[in-house]
Amino acid sequence: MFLLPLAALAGSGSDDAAVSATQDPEMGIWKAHSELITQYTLHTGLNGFGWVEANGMQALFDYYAAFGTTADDPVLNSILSTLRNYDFQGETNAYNDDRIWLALAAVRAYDLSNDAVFLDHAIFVQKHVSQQWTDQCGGGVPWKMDNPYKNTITNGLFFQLSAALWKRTTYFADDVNRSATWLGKSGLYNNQTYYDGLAPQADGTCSMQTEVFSYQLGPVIMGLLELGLTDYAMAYAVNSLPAFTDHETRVIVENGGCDQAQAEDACGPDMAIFKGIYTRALGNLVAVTGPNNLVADAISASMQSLVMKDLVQLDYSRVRFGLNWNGPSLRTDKHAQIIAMDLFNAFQRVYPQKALACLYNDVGLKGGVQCLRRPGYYDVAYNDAISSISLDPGCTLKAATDGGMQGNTKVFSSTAGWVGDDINDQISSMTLTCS
Ligand SMILES: [Ca+2]
Repeated sequence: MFLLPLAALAGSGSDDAAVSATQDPEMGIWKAHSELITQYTLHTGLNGFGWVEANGMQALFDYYAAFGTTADDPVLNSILSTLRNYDFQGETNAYNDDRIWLALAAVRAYDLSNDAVFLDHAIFVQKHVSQQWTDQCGGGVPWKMDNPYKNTITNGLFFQLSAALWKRTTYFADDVNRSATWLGKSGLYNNQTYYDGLAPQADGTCSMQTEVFSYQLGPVIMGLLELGLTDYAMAYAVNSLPAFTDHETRVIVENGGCDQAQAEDACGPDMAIFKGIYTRALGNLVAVTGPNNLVADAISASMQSLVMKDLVQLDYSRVRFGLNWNGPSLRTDKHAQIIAMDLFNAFQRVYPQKALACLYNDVGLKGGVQCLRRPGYYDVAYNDAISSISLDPGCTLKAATDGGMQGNTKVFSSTAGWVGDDINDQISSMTLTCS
């Protein structure tokens, strides 16, 4: 039925102690998830969307892969449908990096759905950008069709996309080689991170632009992982940690353009996404290597810090994450939610927590799903829609038709492919206990 606001719960005297999201990261991810879904459902399509939205989709796709979902999840299918129908060939955005971000989201969508249309989208973009390769500054693809700036991010993305397509089709090896070769000989790498790019000058030389941002490492690491070069990816990642983690807390922070600590709140809106891209790459890396290394430690430290120091509880059922994972941050916009999701995804891949219970929209454990990985109180993500429940042995789930365990309740002690007429499509809150 309806969800109670926080005030209505205070002093209720219920034995079902509420677990706040600050104590429970798994609740936190669901709150961030809901926030992100809201962002998407507010929009009717992808037209006018840019690289931030492409990375938001990537974070959501990673979320579904890391935490598990069903093939008929309505939110996932809505996003896939929008991306599937997106007019890549009619794209008017002249920035090659923006185009490649969207193409990489399409590759991820292909992995999730096996639908070759997504691969066709990505291949179109790869070929479009590949045609713009020039010998200026020793090679590389330009930032923009009418701007010859040879920047790291565009060329790192071109390398990653070419590597991803090579892995999935066996074509594109030439572009993998020439982009990797150019990145290596460009002088842009300073043994810790990459400089921003090479700017062609009137006299024919190219001028090094020395700004550094964490996301410049992301596509390089991801491309190396596509090629199976895990040791190289790890070397890049470990070398970069001193530049992009706080020396005391080991929390991932955006230096460079956003500057240190509190100054992260002053990042340009787009730049808030940088750290999430870097974190996503680190998460993909340690998903391969396992947890016993400095990269996994940075993810773990960031996760603990985010939940403890940089989470804003708006009311009982809604939280938002801040931009500065060292906390506290006043910046809790869409960008901050996307990168929080990147961090949660990375953490789940390195330190997977199994689902103790899952609630499904449809009969027979199908449809939209919310899985719980810790005992405690939860609001239902898909309110008034739950029709079946899976439960780990030793766990008991008490479901209620209103928020805060109010209204009618029903106790489940084993998996139920059908919750029953009495409570179907009415569950709003629940408490999970496990022995
Ligand atoms: Ca239902």
